[in-house]
Amino acid sequence: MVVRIGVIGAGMIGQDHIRRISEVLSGCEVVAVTDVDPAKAREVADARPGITVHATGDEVVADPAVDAVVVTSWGPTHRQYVLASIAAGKQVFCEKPLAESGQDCIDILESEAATGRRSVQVGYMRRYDSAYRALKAVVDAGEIGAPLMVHCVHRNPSVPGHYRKEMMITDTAVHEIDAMRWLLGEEIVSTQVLVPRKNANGVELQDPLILLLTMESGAIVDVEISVNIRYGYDIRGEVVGENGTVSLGEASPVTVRREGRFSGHIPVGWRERFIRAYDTEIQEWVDGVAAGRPPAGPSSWDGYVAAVVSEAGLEALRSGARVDVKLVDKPALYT
Ligand code: NAI
Ligand code: ISE
Repeated sequence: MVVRIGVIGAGMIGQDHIRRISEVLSGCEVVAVTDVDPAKAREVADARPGITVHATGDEVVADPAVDAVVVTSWGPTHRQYVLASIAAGKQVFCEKPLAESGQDCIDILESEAATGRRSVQVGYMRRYDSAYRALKAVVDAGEIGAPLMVHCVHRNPSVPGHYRKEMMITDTAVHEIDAMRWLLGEEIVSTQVLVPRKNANGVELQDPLILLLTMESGAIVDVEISVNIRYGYDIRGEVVGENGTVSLGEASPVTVRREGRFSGHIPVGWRERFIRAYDTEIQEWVDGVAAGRPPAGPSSWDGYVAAVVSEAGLEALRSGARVDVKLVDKPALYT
């Protein structure tokens, strides 16, 4: 079966997913697209035969030629299209965040749970990255003993004009929020935010930030979030265990040594750094849809937890205090 996909939002990552679905992955094709900027949707359709342009995301979901939906529009619009896809009985891959608030995510949890079956996957692609998987394998094997601390760095060279100060946590650090729960296999119980000297490259933002996450076990995660650091897209992680440490390797495939110096390559952005992770993530999702299996990747529950921890992080940023994370009971569908 070829999975026929409708895409809502033809911006940066929407176009990148359309490229990979059309040119890289197997067993899938894009048959419908929409964007609030109709010229963008038209441009995508004109470049690839067989894609219908719809006026709205709801029309994409309702299109009988669409088997499954990919949501890559702006975060505040995700809830509406995820709920519509659940109601239409179609599997939906939703880019992060699942929704804007914990309460909005609860609406999705309830709607999905009422169908008795998982049908939503959220785009936390780091779980599919080979370096993150290798890091987790070392931790899970107990090679370094119990994890005590994790040091994370999330640096972007720049961010788009519509990027607001809250997005340092809700859009950027949210990847570490999900990745740390997955890596350590436990929930986050509280957050705290430290505010260093401000980077003059990002005048309208409080950039950088340090987000501190305390895990159920007492392990502490620190995340440096820098979004205007110019030199490249740099993602780092080091787990400190009782008997050793394990770190993500350098992203550069080679190191050059010449004339008394050594150098390597730093990715220019997320598309380059995580290109294979996105490929694996969407291919596994497509394979599941084709087989009629519920998605195995990050669930609505994971999207909900990320939203609640992000909210706690924002409150910690505002108040300067340590803020507890309060989750609802986990519905049976996600255990
Ligand atoms: P973008 O601004 O480049 O693209 C979003 C597109 O959605 C725009 O073309 C916009 O016109 C369109 N749009 C907005 N509301 C719409 C609606 N109601 N219906 C149809 N189209 C609509 O933004 P970008 O960077 O592509 O991000 C999109 C989403 O993907 C965000 O939620 C972002 O957090 C997520 N993302 C995830 C990444 C990851 O690493 N997993 C990387 C980049 C983005
Ligand atoms: C973007 O939306 C992403 O999800 C990228 O992975 C992240 O590095 C970036 O900071 C976000 O703005």
